[in-house]
Amino acid sequence: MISAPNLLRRGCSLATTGLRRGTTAANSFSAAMTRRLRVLVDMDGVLADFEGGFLKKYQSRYPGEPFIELEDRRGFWVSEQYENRKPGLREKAISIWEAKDFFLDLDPIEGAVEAVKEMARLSNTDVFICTSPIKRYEYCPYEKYAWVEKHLGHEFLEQIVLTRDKTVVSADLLIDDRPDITGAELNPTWEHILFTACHNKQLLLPLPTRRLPSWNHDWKGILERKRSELNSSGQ
Ligand code: DGP
Ligand code: MG
Repeated sequence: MISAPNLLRRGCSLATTGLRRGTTAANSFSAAMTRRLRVLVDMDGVLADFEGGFLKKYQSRYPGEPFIELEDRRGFWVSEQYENRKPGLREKAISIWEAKDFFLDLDPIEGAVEAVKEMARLSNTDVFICTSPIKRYEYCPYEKYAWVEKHLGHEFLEQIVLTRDKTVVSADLLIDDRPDITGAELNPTWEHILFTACHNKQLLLPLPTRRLPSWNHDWKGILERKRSELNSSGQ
């Protein structure tokens, strides 16, 4: 017999309503088994418009240099594509996101703030913002926290996971625009949902990778499908 505290430690929510209403022990047990869904939501390219913010600041700081229209962006690494366009542009590209206020000034992606707030209000759902800071840490980690507070509210600061390796974070879903997410854990617990961005829209995905084309698409359907898959597999 699994005790209620143990169920809670396993990520189940103890629904007390059944207990309060005096329903049967079996009902209370099944309520206690309600599995919470844990969703990781990436920040750059999913909540915050890294690519749009980059292009705007790059053009203003280096008006004489060639640039890449968002529709022509290919590959996750901005600096690589710029270097390929013209040797020497790698450092100029990097100088943009290493500058003060770059991360703080990013606009939210359309629909992201509303969607994440709504996701956090869904029952039996835990939402965490899982984001990789750049290694030049003078501004980026602070500004990521400040961005979350500004756009999602103070209470969301509890939900931030800053990590360079998302594979070691345990969850059911990871909504992220990076196509290849690798790290120390070869079998991450999460299923990666590729959030469509200018740099990945042309990629053919290996099955069974799923896409979320934008926050105007059916993100709730993705969560519900995952919830029912987990329930039917008894996880
Ligand atoms: P994430 O969205 O959590 O996977 O974070 C990716 C970070 O990498 C984000 O801050 C943007 C940044 N990034 C994008 N292109 C480049 C690049 O070419 N070089 C470096 N160092 N960072 C990049
Ligand atoms: Mg990203």
